[in-house]
Amino acid sequence: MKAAAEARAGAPILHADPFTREFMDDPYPHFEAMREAGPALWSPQYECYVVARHDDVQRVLSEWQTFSSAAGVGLANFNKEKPWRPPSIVLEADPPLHTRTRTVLARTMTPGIVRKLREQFEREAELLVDRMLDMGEFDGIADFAEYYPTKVFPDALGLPEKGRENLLPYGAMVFNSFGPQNEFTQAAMANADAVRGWIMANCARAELTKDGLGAMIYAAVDSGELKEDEAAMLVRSFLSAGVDTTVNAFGNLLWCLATHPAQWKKLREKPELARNAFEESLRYEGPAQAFFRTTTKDVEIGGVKVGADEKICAFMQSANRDPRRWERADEFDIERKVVGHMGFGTGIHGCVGQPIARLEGEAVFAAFARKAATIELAGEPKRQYNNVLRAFSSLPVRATRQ
Ligand code: OVM
Repeated sequence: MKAAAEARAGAPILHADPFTREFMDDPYPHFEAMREAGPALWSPQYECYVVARHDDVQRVLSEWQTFSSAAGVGLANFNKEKPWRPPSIVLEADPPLHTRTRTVLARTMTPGIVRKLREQFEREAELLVDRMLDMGEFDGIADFAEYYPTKVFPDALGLPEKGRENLLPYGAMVFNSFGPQNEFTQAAMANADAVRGWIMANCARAELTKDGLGAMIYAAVDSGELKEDEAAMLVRSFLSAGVDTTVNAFGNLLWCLATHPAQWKKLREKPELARNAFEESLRYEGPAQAFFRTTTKDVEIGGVKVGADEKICAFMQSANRDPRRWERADEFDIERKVVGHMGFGTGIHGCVGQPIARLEGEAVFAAFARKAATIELAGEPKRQYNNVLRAFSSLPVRATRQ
């Protein structure tokens, strides 16, 4: 105990609790204080290190040999605690396992496949935006943001229609569980058995269509790259990672546009900026706030000595607002050169689904830019409290046609 305390003595103390309503209501002053305090902080409350500067976040996410994912990418250390579900064989894994599973996933999202999905995604985007403009006033979350990720994306996967209402509750379970076992995690776990049961049952080969992305995963069983149960686990990864992330990316970008009229005007004048606007929203107000790693050996982070088997929380959203990396870091600018943002993470675990996420974002927000004249808040947005997702539970919006 004493040795551990001394090993941690070099790091400034993090007093704030990132997993509270107060922090989530406005995390940015906290992020600034964290970046200013030093390259690596120690949280006595959670017994983990925290990095919040762009360079350090990038390093922790890049050096996978030192900062391992196999002991979990949440606060829980799987070397010491039993995970709440069988670990993901891609997210919560290191090479060589990770390399093999990621290769199979990446093959389902090549430019050629994205090109084939585009037509269907664009058609659905037009319909969605027309529906919103017919409504005039709508909820940017329930009516708008939740649509694609629970309809178009599962359609592309080849998932059955029945029971898709389990997707959002499952995402809430997955993402809250990366944080501590606090009130948010407990609330998300209320109906865990039924939700988990549906998810696992619908990852089976027999439940999926023959022509979707899910079937492509199972094709890797037939070619000898995966075992049957591994294929089910990779379909589970699609369902874990591909729903709540995009829902909240859509909600956050809609909020950005409704509250930044000059940027909305730019987008309206040039709908081809939709792709970069989506990207900038991932920097400015990204849905995925943080992931953890576990040290495999003694390491130094900006002069702070960190021992082996320590948890480190890499605050991606703080990196995205670090003035050391970004000019006008706190300005939302859809024409910004936004490469290097941490909204998709980076390194070998950088979001494998990003081609599909970008396709979704571009399709929907380009349609919005072409069809809508005005977009503004019609009421007070309400926050959805989630340990690692930046999210709204409701976002009242008013929009008019072009
Ligand atoms: C997975 C998984 C779950 C959540 C997020 C994620 C951001 C992956 O089960 O593989 O990536």
